[in-house]
Amino acid sequence: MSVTTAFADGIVHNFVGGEFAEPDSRSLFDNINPATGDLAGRVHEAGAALVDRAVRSARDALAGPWSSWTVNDRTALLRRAADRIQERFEEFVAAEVRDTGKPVTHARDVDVARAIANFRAFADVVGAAGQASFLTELPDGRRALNYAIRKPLGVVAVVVPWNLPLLLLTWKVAPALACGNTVVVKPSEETPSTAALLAEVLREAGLPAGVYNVVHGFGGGSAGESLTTHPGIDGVTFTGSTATGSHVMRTVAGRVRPVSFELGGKNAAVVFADADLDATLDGLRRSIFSNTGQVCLCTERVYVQRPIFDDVVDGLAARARELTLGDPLSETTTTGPLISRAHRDKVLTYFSLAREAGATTVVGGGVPSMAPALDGGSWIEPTIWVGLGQQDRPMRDEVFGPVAGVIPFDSEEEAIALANDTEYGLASSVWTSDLTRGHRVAQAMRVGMSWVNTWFLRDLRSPFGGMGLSGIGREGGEASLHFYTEPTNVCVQL
Ligand code: NAD
Ligand code: 6OD
Repeated sequence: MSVTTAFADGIVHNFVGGEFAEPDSRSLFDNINPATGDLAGRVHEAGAALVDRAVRSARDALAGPWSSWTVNDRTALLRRAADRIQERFEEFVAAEVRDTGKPVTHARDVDVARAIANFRAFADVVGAAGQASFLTELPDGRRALNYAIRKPLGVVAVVVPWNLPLLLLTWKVAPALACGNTVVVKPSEETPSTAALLAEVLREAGLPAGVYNVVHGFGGGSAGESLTTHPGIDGVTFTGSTATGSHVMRTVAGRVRPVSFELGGKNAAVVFADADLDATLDGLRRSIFSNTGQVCLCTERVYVQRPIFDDVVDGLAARARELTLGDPLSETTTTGPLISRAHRDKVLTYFSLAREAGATTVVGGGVPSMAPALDGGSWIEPTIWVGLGQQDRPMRDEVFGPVAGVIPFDSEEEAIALANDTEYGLASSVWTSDLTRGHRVAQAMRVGMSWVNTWFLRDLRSPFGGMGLSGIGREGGEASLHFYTEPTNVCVQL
């Protein structure tokens, strides 16, 4: 009997050539709910043969009816997909909460809401895009018209992490489809569900078979490696850790394919003494603790001008104590668990490293005791340190948990130097009531995204990405158009 839905028989299925693939009993792995530690279901791991079928389906679909869809057809499809996600909103929320343990309010307000916005925004961006042309006039009097036509890149491999699964997937799939590509996506092994559910939605919206394919599994030695080393892919867009990103980059380099890499961060916030204290503390609470610190943009280093250092530390500690850890399905829960016990072990090593470096833990620093039903989850306390040095590992490595070290500074120059003293370069925030200084300091930051008096405020037309260890390339608006297309320049002598 064929599999017709994403979660038939409690298994999260692969989607290849417009159909959910039948698993065999040897190819299933567990999907653990990180809030409880319980088995949430099983997932069909795609072997190399299934990944190969997915890439071939995507290649065939490129040459099929999809190739004659106009921009209007494709943008209308994106809008229908957004409408279908809206209609099935709570199904997506439930799947995201089950996989990640994140609070239902976060899944609603950030993850699924942004998935809808991603489809609508890229329908607008691609729908409005024009083609530039220019006149060439040579000294010998010849004249020519130059124009570039943008063609789809081809079969795009989309590899994404577990922290914002649907948001990050649709951030890439929406522009890729809008530009006429076909995709094979590899969601994180920790969070397979919403990518599979999206297959149902795109099929319902009328996407031709083979244009969107999903292969589940792990990285090295599994579906991730089979996909990114496959000779049939034309480009790779990857979001994940710097270590994995640099490994994948090497595997793709041999075949010289375009890559877009959104990687880790060690993001700084710089707080000046003239900042609106309450608004700043609220902003810092969001930027340090949102999604239990598991957002690549989260602040893990806070530099505070000395006159207000104690006020900021006390205010942050008070706000951390107000966070409510608990049942992700409760409307009052603000903070979920980490994604897994393995990730918690990693975060806990930084708790030890901070202690060994002589830091004072102002709040948190351990594993909370939870109600019996949640005791098997990967819970961690929101944590603030003072007394760390700029060179201590908790101030240098990406922890990817609800933690921040707070360090005082005296001058603007010193603050900029401290914030830029990192090999990462993803995001920063500056908090001040002097907007001239806000612009100046924000511009001096060596990062892809520099916020002033806010954090993670997004306009999907703006370029997004990192420098240094935080990645290569930008996506968003025109930058996505550029990554997901290849121009052919036509020169016509007049
Ligand atoms: P990860 O690098 O471990 O995994 C990311 C994806 O790559 C997963 O789907 C994984 O299965 C796959 N993968 C792993 N090894 C692979 C291999 N050898 N070949 C092909 N695929 C492979 O990252 P993670 O732990 O899932 O996510 C957390 C990291 O992601 C953090 O470092 C965070 O900063 C980063 N991140 C960055 C951004 C950004 O926009 N810059 C956004 C979100 C997360
Ligand atoms: O907002 C986005 O478009 C984006 N790519 C966010 C990434 C968050 C990292 O965890």
